[in-house]
Amino acid sequence: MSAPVYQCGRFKFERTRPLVMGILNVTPDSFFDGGRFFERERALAHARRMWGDGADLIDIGGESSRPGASPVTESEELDRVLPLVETLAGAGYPLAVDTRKPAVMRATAAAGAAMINDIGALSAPGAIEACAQSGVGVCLMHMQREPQTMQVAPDYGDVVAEVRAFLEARARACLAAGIARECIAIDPGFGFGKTLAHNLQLLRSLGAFAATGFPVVAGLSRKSSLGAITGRDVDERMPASVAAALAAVARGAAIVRVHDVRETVDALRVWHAVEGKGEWTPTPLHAR
Ligand code: 9MG
Repeated sequence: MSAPVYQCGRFKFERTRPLVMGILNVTPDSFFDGGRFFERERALAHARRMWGDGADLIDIGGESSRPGASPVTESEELDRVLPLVETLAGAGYPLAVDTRKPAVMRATAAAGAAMINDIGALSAPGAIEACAQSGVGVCLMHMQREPQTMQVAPDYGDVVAEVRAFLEARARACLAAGIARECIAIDPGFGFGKTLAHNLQLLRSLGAFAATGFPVVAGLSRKSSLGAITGRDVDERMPASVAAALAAVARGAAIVRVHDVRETVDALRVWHAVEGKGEWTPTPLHAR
């Protein structure tokens, strides 16, 4: 029997090992790397470094989603991300674009982006259609309320059941609009309208999300929950982030979204070998 796949445009990822998605924020105000890669040449150099370190995908974002961040216009977001997508996709790299705007989805997919990562789970009018028409992979993430207000008293009856039901409903909407099942990934949205207790409960229960059959994306890298557990500032949360990525993969995450690609890939390769899971296959890019 062949392995299940996650299809992202022209890239087919066989789900025989966890995938590592490196984060590239081209924003002046993201919570960890805000401003660091705002300038184009630095951003390109960082992307290439992450590929050298073993990233399978790079997630490029032009609008910060940290609590209280200011929204950006469509043209400002396009100005930040499109030239990078054109250069990197043109060189054959599998790219995700972190956006909520259908016009940005369409333009970046046309420029060769392989995946759309939407913290709003394609809820904007026209977002699902933009992705269905372009054949990209999608990541549907759960968020309670909006970035400006999401951390004001997050509230759930049963966080696992509610987040999972939401993601299943969004996946059904995508399927009904013609997005192929193998193009859909889901993400519980750690830190997006969740307390530390909610995040831990979701992490312990990732198996319930993996049981849907959709690849599960986990994004815990450098987040404030890790600061709350360790007492470390954001700049000192690399070891905690690697531990969180391992914990997520051990519970069924298929893709981890991380800042520290080299350290995460090394840790996952060791885990993969210890578990006897076979060869660590090269990424589609490295196989070219
Ligand atoms: C853009 N972004 C920030 N955090 C994220 C997370 O946890 N998951 C996904 N899919 N995207 C995120």
